Parts: sequence; C-alpha cells; structure tokens
Amino acid sequence: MRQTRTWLAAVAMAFAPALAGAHSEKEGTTPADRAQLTETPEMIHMVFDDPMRITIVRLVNADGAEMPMERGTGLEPSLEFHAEPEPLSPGSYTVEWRGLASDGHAMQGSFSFELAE
Ligand SMILES: [Cu+2]
Repeated sequence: MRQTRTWLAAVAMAFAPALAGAHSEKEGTTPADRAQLTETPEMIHMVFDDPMRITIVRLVNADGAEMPMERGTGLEPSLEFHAEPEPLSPGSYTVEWRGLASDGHAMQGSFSFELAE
C-alpha cells in the first residue's frame, strides 16, 4: 500500500542539489490518505521505511483548528509513529507532520481523512 509521493517530491525539489542518498520515506498511514470513516480513528499511525524523528505533528480540521491528540511516540527516531485523537465531529481532517530522517534531512508530509455523519 504505497502512498502517493507528491509530498516527497515537494521536499525533494527544495533539497534537490543535496539529495544524494536515500532518506527515510513514509510507507503508509492509518487512516489511509483520503479514507472515508464513520467513526473517530482509534489511532493515527504512520510507518516509515527508516527511523524518523517526528518533531511536530498536528491534527487539524477543515478550518485549520488543531484537534487534541495524545502522542504515543516520543521524539526518538522510530519506524512507527502513533497518536490517539480525542473523539472528532464529522468533517474533514488533515494530519500534518514534520520530522528528521535518519540522514538528517528535514522532512514533512500530510494526509487527510473524512469522518461522515
Ligand atoms: Cu535525505
């Protein structure tokens, strides 16, 4: 279940001259990008192919307001990140994250999901 890599392309362009090796990439998320859900996900989960230190992660609604989320993964580099959102109202949500790949490159990405009535 490979995700689209447009998020990486944007970062790659910003770092194009320095982009030589392979840095960690996002392998997948739960919920999957653009998932349609009927209830609040128990966990926000991201998997990387190489340890990633997630420095900032935000769950925002369609208005850009940040929703509370309890972080289950600390600041240590990890292949998996998870956080537990509080119950959400129906609507569109985006998870935005920033991190440091194991090669030291600054990375960022986002994915979205929709919660139906
Ligand atoms: Cu890199």
